[in-house]
Amino acid sequence: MNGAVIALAVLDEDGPAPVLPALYLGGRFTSAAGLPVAYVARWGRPTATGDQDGDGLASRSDYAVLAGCLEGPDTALASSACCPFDFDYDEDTDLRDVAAFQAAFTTP
Ligand SMILES: [Ca+2]
Ligand SMILES: [Ca+2]
Repeated sequence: MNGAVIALAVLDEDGPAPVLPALYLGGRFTSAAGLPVAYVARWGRPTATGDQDGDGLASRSDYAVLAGCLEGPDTALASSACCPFDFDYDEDTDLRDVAAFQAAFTTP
């Protein structure tokens, strides 16, 4: 983070499930965790890596889960199992996330 944090808020956007609550930070910063941001950052959700099964790779077994998560733009995540595929953190699993998964894809 390259500037001061001046506001904090916990927000559970979808109520009790499936997406976990997150801490939102607002302030005078334009990067967080090495990524460009516009004065707002979120902390507390798993980092999207495409590795849903936890084997350290975004691979075919993860793709099988991703296929079930694909809902399209601006549609809520189907379940918390879909969080590893929301690469752009906009609470959906759409073709932008699929493109990011493709970039992360590894063949064991
Ligand atoms: Ca995996
Ligand atoms: Ca997304």
